[in-house]
Amino acid sequence: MKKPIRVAITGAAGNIGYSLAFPIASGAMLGPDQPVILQLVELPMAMNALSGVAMELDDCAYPLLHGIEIADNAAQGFKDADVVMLVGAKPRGPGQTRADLIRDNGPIFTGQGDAIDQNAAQDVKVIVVGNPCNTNALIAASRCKRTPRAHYTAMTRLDQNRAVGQIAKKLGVAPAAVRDVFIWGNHSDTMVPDFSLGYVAAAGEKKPVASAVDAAWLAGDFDKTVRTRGKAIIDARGKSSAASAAFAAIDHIHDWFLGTGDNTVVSMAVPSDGSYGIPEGLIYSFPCRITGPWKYEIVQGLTIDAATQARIDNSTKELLAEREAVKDLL
Ligand code: NAX
Repeated sequence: MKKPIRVAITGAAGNIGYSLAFPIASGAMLGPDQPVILQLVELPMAMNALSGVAMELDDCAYPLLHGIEIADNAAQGFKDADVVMLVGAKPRGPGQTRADLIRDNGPIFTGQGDAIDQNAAQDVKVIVVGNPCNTNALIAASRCKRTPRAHYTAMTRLDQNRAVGQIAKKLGVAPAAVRDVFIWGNHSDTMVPDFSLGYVAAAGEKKPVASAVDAAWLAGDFDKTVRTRGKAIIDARGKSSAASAAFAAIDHIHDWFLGTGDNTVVSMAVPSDGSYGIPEGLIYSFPCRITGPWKYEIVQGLTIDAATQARIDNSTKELLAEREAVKDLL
């Protein structure tokens, strides 16, 4: 029997948290023979709701779920955690700008960054989902003294999955046929969906996305749909994306741990090492390949056309402004 992996989740009684805990307990994230212990973390006022989530998890009698611990503080909640999923954050209030939201959430992530560094397993892997996720991850990563900075990541996998879903639907193929489409930059509407490496493998053929799909659609509706999908879902559902966000977080951790099976490209917002001229340390979505359990590499040597480069620069500018807004917290 493998040793259980401890997975801490903040905001575990929230919209996304409720969609996340169950598939993790069933083995969807870490594999069908990998036991897990869930460490669910909430604000004190949400502990009652969280105890209900824990009861439902008990009632599923998942064979792989070797324990459920609940906590109303990060230090206890992150104790010995191997994976920390930072989902909880303050939502944007009425009339609040993105800059206000960044300032409001910043202190949460300094505290959680410290709590991870002081309490989690030394080689902990972190994914930040709570928005603004790139800069929240930057703040948390800036606190690390003991844990590896390269293990602090933010989620742009939902954006990649949205891009793949749109292309698959357009072509009438299964999403699994669409490979190597990825996202550059910030998880915001400055993100850059990139299909230059992308291909479609269907009916025994492998075609570049650029030749399989109409160019005007790719530059127009496709790009806009991917960048503004979050708002479209709120408008339609009256609530933000939850199940798709939870499954993207699961994809992110699943692939980072277990690989993609065919070395396909995955989008992960990771601390920049200076690749493609992105300032070092910014948490930036890059095309990555998984090279072993918990090992990723930024794909090198891509040729970037001038129009895409201008958009990448724009997303970088936005992230630099976000970093400036929280510089006292770093
Ligand atoms: P909810 O408001 O439903 O749930 C958030 C939960 O977090 C609440 O239960 C709250 O009590 C808890 N919480 C807040 N601060 C906490 C703290 N300091 N410690 C522990 N728990 C805390 O929001 P939900 O729909 O679940 O969304 C969560 C976050 O994901 C939001 O910031 C949202 O913007 C972000 N998203 C990020 C996405 C991405 O692709 N990166 C996509 C989906 C989503 O919009």
